[in-house]
Amino acid sequence: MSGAALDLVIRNARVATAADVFTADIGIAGGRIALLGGGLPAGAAELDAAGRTVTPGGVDSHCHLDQPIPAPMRMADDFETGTRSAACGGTTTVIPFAAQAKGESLVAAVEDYHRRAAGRAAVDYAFHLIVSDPTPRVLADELPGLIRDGYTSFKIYLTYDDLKLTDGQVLDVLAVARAHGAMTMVHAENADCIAWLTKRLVEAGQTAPRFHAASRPMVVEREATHRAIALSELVDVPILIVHVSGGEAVEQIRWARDRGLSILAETCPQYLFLTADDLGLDDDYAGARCVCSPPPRDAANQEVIWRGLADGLFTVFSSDHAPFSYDDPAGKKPGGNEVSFEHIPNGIPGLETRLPLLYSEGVLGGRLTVNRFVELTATNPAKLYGLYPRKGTIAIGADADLVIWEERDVHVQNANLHHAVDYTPYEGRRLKAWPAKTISRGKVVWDGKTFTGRPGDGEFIACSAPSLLPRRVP
Ligand code: DUC
Ligand code: ZN
Ligand code: ZN
Repeated sequence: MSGAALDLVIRNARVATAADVFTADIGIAGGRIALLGGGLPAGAAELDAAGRTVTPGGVDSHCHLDQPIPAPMRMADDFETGTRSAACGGTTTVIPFAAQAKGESLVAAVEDYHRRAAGRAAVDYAFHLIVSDPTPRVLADELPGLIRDGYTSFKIYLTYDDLKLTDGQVLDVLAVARAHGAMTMVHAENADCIAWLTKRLVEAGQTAPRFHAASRPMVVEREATHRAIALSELVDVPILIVHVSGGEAVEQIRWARDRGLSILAETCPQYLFLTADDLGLDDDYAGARCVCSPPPRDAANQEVIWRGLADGLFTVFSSDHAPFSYDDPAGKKPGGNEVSFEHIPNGIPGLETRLPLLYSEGVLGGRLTVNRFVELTATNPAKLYGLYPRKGTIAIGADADLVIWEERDVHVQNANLHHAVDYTPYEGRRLKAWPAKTISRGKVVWDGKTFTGRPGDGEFIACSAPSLLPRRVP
């Protein structure tokens, strides 16, 4: 060390990165990791991590916070409550979406989103874009300019009337991604099939929340996944299929990878820990709590997702946190009413529970190595979206974003979570671990009992070019 004083030293940590597990002290100065090794000099503050695994702070590369949506709906979490919740569950970087409304400017959406985040975020953040209206001006000027300015990834939709693109528009957007080195995330569900099924269900009086799953069966996702792969092949540019829910979509992605196509994939906790039964076995409206798209499937599909996480098919594991309270006229009961399934806002909360669920059931449950856990939840999202090596790893020079894990019996209860949503889909679930501490740029933001961060301490980070290609899977 060059003599710089250490602000914090974490002693005797079992450090886990995507590549290694080793025991070391972690020396932190100026918010960055300054030293890694044995017998480090004393720091101004010290923590003993003996017997504890320390992983990089999570990077949640798919979450929705304070995203403008049509009234009366409103997201329950803004940047303050969303990033507080993230910190308490071990996530130290979030990448939510600056969403373009049709007819509006993408640049204006980004400016508006900065205003929503400014002074409120407790952990660091970057933005993806949502491109819903790829006009000639957006394609020629706005998108290339924003990519240059550090917004290097965008989501496009094949469904939702206010967001969906035609195949021709998808090709236009992918061509810009190719020309300027950006990453396109694709929401793959077939809009016309969903509309057709929804009309038949509603006409038959089948309007309870559980029919949401019936209106979006696996074939609807399979077809759109295949189409997205074909469009990406035509333009010769990588894409990431987001929130993959089960076997038939996985088959398409494996097929594409076997052909040597650059198709990356993301999945989320709801496809491991929920099934369509959670939307209700009868017509009880309580199932609205688990209405999200694509819908959770069944136990056999959960197994396929676990296999893809273990064998490298999936690149990232994100929450798709889309926060709507249940007993809320701006949430799951629009205008205060129990509505037909197609009017229930899609999405469930998950920022705070993402890492504890996967660490407990994946790592401690023997399904994933701790290295793969780190890769999926921190290193790969950081690489994919141009935040690496500042984020997503434990290395000298990286931001001191860390999670010290405590293995203990945890009873998930919404009352103990820190989002602004009035429920968690995982209420009552028993976990085997939770962060004992979360450290964001060298500061403890979660001490195992309380949120100790501050709104405004999180900084915006402009993204570099995406740097990750799919690897071969067996
Ligand atoms: N589906 C999405 O596509 N986005 C947010 C939440 C959801 O369920
Ligand atoms: Zn989506
Ligand atoms: Zn989403």
